[in-house]
Amino acid sequence: MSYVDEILERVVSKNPSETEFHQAVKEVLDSLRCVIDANEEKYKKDAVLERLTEPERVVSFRVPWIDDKGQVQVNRGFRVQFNSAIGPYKGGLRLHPSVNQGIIKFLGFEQIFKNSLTGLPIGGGKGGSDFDPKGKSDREVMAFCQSFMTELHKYIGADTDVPAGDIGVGAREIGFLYGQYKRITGLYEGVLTGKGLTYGGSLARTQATGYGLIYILSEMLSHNGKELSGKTVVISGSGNVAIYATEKAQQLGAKVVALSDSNGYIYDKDGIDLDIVKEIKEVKRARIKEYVEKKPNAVYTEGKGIWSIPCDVALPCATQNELHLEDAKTLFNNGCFAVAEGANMPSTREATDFFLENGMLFMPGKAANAGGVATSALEMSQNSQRLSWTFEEVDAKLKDIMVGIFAKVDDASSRYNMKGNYVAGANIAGFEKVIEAMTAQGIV
Ligand code: NDP
Ligand code: 2IT
Repeated sequence: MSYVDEILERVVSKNPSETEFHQAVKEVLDSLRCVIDANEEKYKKDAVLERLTEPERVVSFRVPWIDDKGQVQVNRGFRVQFNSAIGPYKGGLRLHPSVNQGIIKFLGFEQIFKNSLTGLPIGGGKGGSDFDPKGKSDREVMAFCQSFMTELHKYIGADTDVPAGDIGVGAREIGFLYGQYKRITGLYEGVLTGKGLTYGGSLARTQATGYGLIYILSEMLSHNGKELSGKTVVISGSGNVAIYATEKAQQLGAKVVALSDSNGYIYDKDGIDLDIVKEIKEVKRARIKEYVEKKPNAVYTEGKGIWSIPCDVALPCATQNELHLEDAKTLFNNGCFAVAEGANMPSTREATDFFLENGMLFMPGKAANAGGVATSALEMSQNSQRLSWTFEEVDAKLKDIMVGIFAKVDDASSRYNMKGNYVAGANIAGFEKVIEAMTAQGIV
């Protein structure tokens, strides 16, 4: 049995029921086969893949808090500190009822390679809880965040582990978490990113993941003789990533015709009016179906099905495994030629394989959505310097980073004779830097 297959078996048997983690490891190791095979003896002796797939540390803890009725609630919190070879652990916190250890481990594993691709000194980590912020009052969210941080603060710090937002964690939650960290430790330091602009946040961090997605998409299109301007785009989700991907796509002349949330999707053939969406999602925290009250020509459909809308470009920006093989086929048959993942692992493995086998341009999440964490690293730099850069400075750096990621991904895919396979390119380019750093630091 090859070393890669041995490790795949080991990961499944040592982490039973962590299906998303298995999926993420399998995708990465499958595309590293050529690299591993060429160095099998050395890598095996050094147990490189055993170390890469075993988190440095997993912390799981109780989060008790009191709801508005006086009832005590208990959630489970996690922080997975996966790999610190190239910098302090860095990665978001997800608050969603589906959160479990396997999901946090898949996200932490992906984050290692994503952070490596940014070229910045950040290791891989992720955390979160099965707490559902939906429908909770601000006081309940604050109570949860304070209790969560009361435990988490023991494990994080500006030079050790720097969490940020992810699903269910935006400016409000980061504020509550930061306040509690500061109160407990007395430290005013860059321990979280995505902070508000009045207390150490970076301009353009809010926009960064969505803008970065469109920057790398444009780069991929222009390298393949195409352009975004004039194209019809379908974007899933209507959270942070989806909103700012829509904004930048519109600025660059594309027409975004659909967005969704976990209840259903809207289709506006005239192009989405983003001000209405921002009001619904960022201000009222309401459901996307309210859009059609303001735009009666738009159509709301309950449930899944957003990928049945004809488009040139599809950008899944909601959650993992939201785009299945049947969706991939429908997109292709409707003339879609490019897909870039704003979310983490939104396409199933079968859908990803279909995109690649059918010659569609496909940029995987760990490259496509790296603009968020890259700008978080820029926020860390500004905090260390005790300086703030302008929006234009940060945005220009973000753009450079995304263009640089495309170049690394494209180059790695060419070096291993898989030109245009950006899944392989991202996994290989991300892996190379991490392995070099791990090897240099000895057996740790
Ligand atoms: P938000 O919480 O702001 O928005 C999430 C969106 O996705 C909402 O519209 C939500 O709908 C929808 N969604 C979430 N879970 C599900 C589900 N199980 N089924 C259907 N729809 C769902 O999160 P973000 O925009 O920050 O994150 C979106 C994706 O992007 C995630 O995969 C995240 O890991 C990834 N990402 C985020 C980065 C960031 O900087 N924020 C950086 C890189 C990647 P509803 O409101 O109904 O739940
Ligand atoms: O998945 C991700 O890259 C994020 N949620 C952002 C992480 C960060 O540290 O900004």
